[in-house]
Amino acid sequence: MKKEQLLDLYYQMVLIRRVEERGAELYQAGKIGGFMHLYIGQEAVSTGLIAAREPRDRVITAYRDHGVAINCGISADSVMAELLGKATGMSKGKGGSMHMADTEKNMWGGHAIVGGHLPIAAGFAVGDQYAKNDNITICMFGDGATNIGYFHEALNLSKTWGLRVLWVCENNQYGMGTAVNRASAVDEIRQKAEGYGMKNAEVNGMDVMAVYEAAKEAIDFVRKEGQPYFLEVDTYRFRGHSMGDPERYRKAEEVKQWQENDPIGIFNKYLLDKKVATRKALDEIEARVEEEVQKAVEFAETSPEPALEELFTDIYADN
Ligand SMILES: Cc1ncc(C[n+]2csc(CCOP(=O)(O)OP(=O)(O)O)c2C)c(N)n1
Repeated sequence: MKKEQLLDLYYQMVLIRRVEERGAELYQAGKIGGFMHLYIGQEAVSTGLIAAREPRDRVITAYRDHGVAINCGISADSVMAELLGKATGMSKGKGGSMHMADTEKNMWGGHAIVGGHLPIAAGFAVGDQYAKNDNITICMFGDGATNIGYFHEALNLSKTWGLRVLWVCENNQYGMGTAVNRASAVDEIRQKAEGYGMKNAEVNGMDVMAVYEAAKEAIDFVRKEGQPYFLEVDTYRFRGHSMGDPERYRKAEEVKQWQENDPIGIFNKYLLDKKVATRKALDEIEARVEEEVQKAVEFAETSPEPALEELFTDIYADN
């Protein structure tokens, strides 16, 4: 990867972190309604993964979607405005935190029903198969979603019909307050893909370069072979499941240990050690992000709310 691309990945990861830190403050100030699930700690996953796609490849994910939106090229302004429920958000302020989507950027949401978007991903891939193109659908979901019936139906069908889907399980060790091994028969989630005869791999999700390499290999396989692939990414969320989670199900010590493996810190060190960038250059990126996020907050706060008539639009497709 070229120097500019590496620095861009760093920029994206820092941008996700700062947008969410400010988002959390605004939430606590009562300016954001509904549920909000932070991606902090998991930034390397979507950043490495989406860097490996081509723009024609679709991305679909669950409700922990702010980072995915940013990696797909949706602006901090648009993400922040959507969080605040403003008309200038990419979902016109009607989706909120869990429903960020911009189909022109091939970001297909943002879905609140656990496992509910997996059959949609399979459906996209059926559409591509009919259209005889080799576009890929990248479908991201949590470990908890792999205990849902839809997961098994979608995986089975994708292998049976030879669908171009890259299934990506972000194993952040918990589904709400339930540790993986309390809800899943196997704690190495990729074993579930074995049951469907599906090629699979596991990668360290705190290392953006490792995620990128694994995703590249997986995407090449899916595109060339016309077969699905299952990638398990080991990661950790540093914050609660959603805002206001008292986190009684895990020890502060455990969180601290994972925080020592901060994906941004790891990548910062990588860039310095490999002499890709100087400390000054990285500081400049961080300063640029601070400014961009400050502007995004101002943009969102001064944007209008959706008009009342908007209640009745965007319910059915136009044609
Ligand atoms: C069908 C369904 N059941 C239950 C819920 C409530 N719920 C919201 S998030 C969640 C946990 C999902 O965990 P996981 O898939 O591991 O994703 P993570 O939150 O860790 O990113 C549950 C059970 C839901 N939204 N949808």
